[in-house]
Amino acid sequence: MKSCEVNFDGLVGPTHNYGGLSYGNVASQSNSQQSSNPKEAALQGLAKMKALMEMGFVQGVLAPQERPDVAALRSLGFAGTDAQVIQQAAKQAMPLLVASCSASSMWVANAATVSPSADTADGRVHFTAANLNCKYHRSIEHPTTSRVLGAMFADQKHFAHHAALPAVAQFGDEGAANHTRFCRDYGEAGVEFFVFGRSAFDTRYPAPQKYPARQTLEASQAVARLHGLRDDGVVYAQQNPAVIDAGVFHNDVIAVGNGEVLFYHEDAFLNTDQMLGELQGKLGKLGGNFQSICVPRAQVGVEDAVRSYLFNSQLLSRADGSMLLIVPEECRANERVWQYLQGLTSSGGLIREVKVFDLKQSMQNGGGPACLRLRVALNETELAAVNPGVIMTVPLYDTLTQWVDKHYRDSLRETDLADPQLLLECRTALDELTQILKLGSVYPFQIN
Ligand code: SUG
Repeated sequence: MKSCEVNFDGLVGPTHNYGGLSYGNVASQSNSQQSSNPKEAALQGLAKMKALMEMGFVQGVLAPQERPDVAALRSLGFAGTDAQVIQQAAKQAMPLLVASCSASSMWVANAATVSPSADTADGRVHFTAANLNCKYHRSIEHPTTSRVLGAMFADQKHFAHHAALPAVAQFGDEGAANHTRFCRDYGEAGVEFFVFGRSAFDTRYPAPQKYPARQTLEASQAVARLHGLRDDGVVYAQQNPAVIDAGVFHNDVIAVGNGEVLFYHEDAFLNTDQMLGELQGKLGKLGGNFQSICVPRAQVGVEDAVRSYLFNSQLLSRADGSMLLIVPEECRANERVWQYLQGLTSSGGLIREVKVFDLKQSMQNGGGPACLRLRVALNETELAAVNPGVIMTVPLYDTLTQWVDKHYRDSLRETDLADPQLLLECRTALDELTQILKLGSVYPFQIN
């Protein structure tokens, strides 16, 4: 049976803004308080989805969340009508209002970890929503994420959904941003590669000194158990704590994998040789031929990697077996990175083409092409069982761009977040969106 990898991209929500909420994420910190353009952000994301669809990839879309999250503000003690809750929060605790307005659910690489049916004990595709509990503004995403994923992948014969792990830092889980899968073919059993930043219970593992390590080994192990993965089909690796301290808050900022290939920076991991050997051995047992492409620090330093988001790229398989790299515009703007990419594609290796996308609105909050997508490998039967409303088509693209044009503002500043009208605009837009994407009722304002 034919299988493919579907990229479900997060649609940017109407409250996209620069709140400076993510300590350890250099872009989020340095663009704090700038004026954002939610309309442009959403259209940039949609343009990427359309381009990939036109290249022949199956492309899906994942809905944004209701923001401001009034229920979250109520749980923190703000009361009255929805408008009063927002106004009180603005007056008494602006950082909490900003957090409750973040459109961070757009970075769906953090929505969940996904294991394809070929890897799991019960032969279903497994999803575990990420608790994202390192940052308050992200920790409030998972209940709605679970409902949206449930509405997209509803058929229990094919899809199994797990609730987020316990909401404590010891089980900090950032989803697919720290998870890659290697395989010969998407439909065959593969090796799932879990990258963690620290161990919560075992003090032998080093930890970063400055910035938080968001993903723990124990969270990754729990996800592997929940998904019913075989020990032979799993490799764990630790991120180099020094790169976390240099702004690599997720592994997908320093490495990306696809098929049998890992593209990574020389400084990305600890015990790299041992890890590569394990990946080679385990994929080899499945008949695969693991290959790695290491970018030497002498050619691209960690700082350039973080600034350009070279590794936050999408590595995609083309019909002829070669690969294509989708990178953000910031890679072209960085001389050393661009030079490296020119050399890479002309060297006769596996990666033959680079395509550049303008995702500046998301990039300014630390979200590149890879952050914006959740990969789900599906066979034909499973693909047919996905809610067809979320699969990108030309008419859906047209409808969504019109929807964005109609509902989104083209400028948003912190002071605008206190405007109760923004909540109404957001709810009106999302109500319409659930009809466009045929999701049913998934938002708190629709179900309470
Ligand atoms: O969690 N930024 C996100 C970016 C997530 C990127 N995802 C991946 N690497 N997969 C984060 O740090 C910033 C929001 C703000 O500051 O307004 C933010 O949440």
